[in-house]
Amino acid sequence: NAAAATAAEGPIIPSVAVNYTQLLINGQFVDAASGKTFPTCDPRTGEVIANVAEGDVEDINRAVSAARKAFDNGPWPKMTAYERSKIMLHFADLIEKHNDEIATLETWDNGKPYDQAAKIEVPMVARIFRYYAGWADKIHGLVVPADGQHHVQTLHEPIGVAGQIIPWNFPLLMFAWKVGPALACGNTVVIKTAEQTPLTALYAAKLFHEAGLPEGVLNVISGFGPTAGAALASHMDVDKLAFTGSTETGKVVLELAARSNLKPVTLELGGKSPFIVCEDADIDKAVELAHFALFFNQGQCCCAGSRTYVHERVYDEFIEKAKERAVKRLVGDPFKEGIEQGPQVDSEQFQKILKCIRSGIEDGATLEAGGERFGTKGYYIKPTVFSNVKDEMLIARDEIFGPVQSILKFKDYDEVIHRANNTRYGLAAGVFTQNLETANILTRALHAGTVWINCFDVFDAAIPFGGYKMSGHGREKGIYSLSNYLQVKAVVTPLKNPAW
Ligand code: TXE
Repeated sequence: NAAAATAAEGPIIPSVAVNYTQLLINGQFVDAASGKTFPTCDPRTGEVIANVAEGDVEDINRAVSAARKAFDNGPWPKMTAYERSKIMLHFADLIEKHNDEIATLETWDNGKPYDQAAKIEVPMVARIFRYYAGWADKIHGLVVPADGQHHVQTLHEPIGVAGQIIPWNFPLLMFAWKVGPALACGNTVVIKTAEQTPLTALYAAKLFHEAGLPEGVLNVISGFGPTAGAALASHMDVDKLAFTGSTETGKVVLELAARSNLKPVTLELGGKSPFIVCEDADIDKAVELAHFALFFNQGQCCCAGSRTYVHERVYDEFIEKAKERAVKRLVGDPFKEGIEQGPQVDSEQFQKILKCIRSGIEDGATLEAGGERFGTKGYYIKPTVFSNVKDEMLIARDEIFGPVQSILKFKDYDEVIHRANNTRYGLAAGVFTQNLETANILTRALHAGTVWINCFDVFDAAIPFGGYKMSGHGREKGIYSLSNYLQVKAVVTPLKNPAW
């Protein structure tokens, strides 16, 4: 464990140095044009980990112009797809080699359990890059059987400069979901990381250059949304925008994109995903899965199963067991072995969650467990369970993005389908049943980009992910993500040219 304990008391001190805190533009680490920096903090204590260069409009301009030059005149789009794929594979090897340092930085900056970062997320980053490296030399167009005497083909070309804006809940994994397909298709990238978690993308981008990535192909800007983020979304020379974050900010960036150069936008936004426990479910298993579906990653998942609908026949037993499980959840320093839940990412999220909890109590839901901060330092919150939740309560409507499980009772399937779909979101849904017919009916009826049957949060590089309704536009991962980063050019040639 790279984060071996060096202090007998207080937070474990990570044994990894923070070496990369500047902006990465055109293959070089540079200060922000303004010279400004901002602190990135340890959510376990609120203390500063490092001061990071604060990118703004001028830095976005510099980064976009480097990416443009690399796209128009650099070797990346012109090299063979096989060469591109080899660099991506080499990068994946380096991620694997530095797995523990990266996981340590991720836990330190974000607060997630170290084991989760080291055993699940960082390995998944390597997996995503290998998956897209595999696609790089398999992207090709079609020969189209059009009417008339024409040979018609399509060329699938890279779009150009991709602007990408990512959140803080899975900092390096979101980097991988966005950068992987963009580079596999031969684009160049300017990515703006979340202000809460800038460290791992800088580290990874450094490794990518060690793996042979040409300068200007991948530029990483740390900074804030309304400044650096807005500058990227509204830049006239950015050809495509990909965003993950809140629905509110998604609307803002879509508008900025439309008002500037009408660049195409993919959006992966918020959710309020139903998790439906049917009457035939094995209750112990359902409780465990519903618990995981909500509490994983401190509840900071866009697809969290945050409306647990339980059939009335098993409701009381479910509540008792869900409460027991939440009380047992191990909360503490995410670097300690066996810890299931670390702190929330920052003070803003921490306060927002506590406010949502207060509203649940005021609205008349029954607080079964938790309901307050854990400890006296940092942004820890006790695993919280509400029963008797009604659809119209704020805790059943809005994204809490924290360790707060809202449990609702239902009677029959038509009713639960209607209630599950009665939301502005449509990111994911979970169904827990032993009955194949029930599973099939619910799967087809639910308005969600992913339906997990008797499982949850199964993420694989090949499985597409994205939302219906206000959970977003487009799909990431899998083959579907490639089309976000490709232009299709139709080429028509007469078979018998009258001019000949
Ligand atoms: O999100 P924002 P925040 C939800 C979750 C959370 C809430 C607020 O409910 O409590 O959003 O979190 C950049 N122009 N999700 O404030 O603002 C910002 O710098 C351009 C769900 O962190 O959406 C960051 O890089 N960019 C979500 C990114 O947008 C702007 C994950 C996300 O920040 C910008 C995170 C602007 N005007 C939060 N303003 C998910 N879908 O997984 C901000 N940004």
